[in-house]
Amino acid sequence: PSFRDFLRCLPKCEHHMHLEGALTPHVLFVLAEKNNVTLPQDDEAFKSPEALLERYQRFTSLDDFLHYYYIGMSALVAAADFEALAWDYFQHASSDGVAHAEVFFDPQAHTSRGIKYTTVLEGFDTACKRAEKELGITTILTSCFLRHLPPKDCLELFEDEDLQESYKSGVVRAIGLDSSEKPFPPENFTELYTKAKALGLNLTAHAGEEGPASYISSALHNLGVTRIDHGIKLVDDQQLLEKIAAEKTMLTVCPLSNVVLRCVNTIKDVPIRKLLDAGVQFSINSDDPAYFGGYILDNYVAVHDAFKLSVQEWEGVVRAGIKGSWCDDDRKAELL
Ligand code: ES4
Ligand code: ZN
Repeated sequence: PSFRDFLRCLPKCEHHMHLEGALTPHVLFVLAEKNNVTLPQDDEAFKSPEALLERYQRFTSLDDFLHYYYIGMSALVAAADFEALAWDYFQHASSDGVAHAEVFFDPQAHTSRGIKYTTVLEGFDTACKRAEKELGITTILTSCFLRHLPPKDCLELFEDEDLQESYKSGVVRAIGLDSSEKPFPPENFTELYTKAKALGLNLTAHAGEEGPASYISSALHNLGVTRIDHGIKLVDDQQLLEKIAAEKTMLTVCPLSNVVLRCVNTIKDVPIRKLLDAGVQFSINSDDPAYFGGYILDNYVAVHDAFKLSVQEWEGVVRAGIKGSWCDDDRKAELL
């Protein structure tokens, strides 16, 4: 058996994937046709699914990607569209050997274009329940807020009765912060996170992907997050690196994403070895698998090809992922 098979068989947890980021160009075109959604006529990339896939290989930045990401999701309209999208992801996750998946979605990207939150959630939650039943994958849904939008709009949506109901019923168990990182520092969202914490939700935020290490410390201090999404800029601040190692705060690293969005030049520049040497807990994740050329196992294999972790090191990475998950202790014990 190959090393890929070894990696496939590890009880992996995925902590950083955006369900909307599982939308392939093919499915995007099929849904746009079905839902009578017009794709941009003035951009050659939307000529065909093939042209779009080719364009995805030439992203120049996070914002360049986000432009396509938000257009892409305009094809999602019915609950069944959201369900099919998430189910497609869970099937990939299952064949990659994912045991537990904590998945993001972006309510504002849908409510802003007139799709009801309850429609989005119905689709995603149905797929989560099916994944639990048919694939044995445990799941957690995290609603992310778009940091390029006014914080007061984020707060207002958070307070909406449909969102509150989803939090209080436990269908959605965490909040996150994503979209364009600079110049939208975490401290703009202190009030939102204070309210989410009061509901007992788990807290995370994207920080230190394109933005500076100071965004990581702001997310920790001002938002009270217990994990950092991406966080690769942590290695620019030795003191913060030591603090995060000591406190066992987990980073959810997305290696292929970092390369495709040009946050690093090559996989070798993702600071995997530095994090291991410093004793920082981290997991390896796919982020937006349909846009970045790979699901979780491709990310594990790319890291292995670049860094040649030992079997013990891989077992340590996977164990850190289990311990850093938000599932209950019984589920962790099953996976450990
Ligand atoms: C994202 Cl890679 C990345 N960064 C920030 N926000 C996002 N939303 C979807 N993918
Ligand atoms: Zn992300």
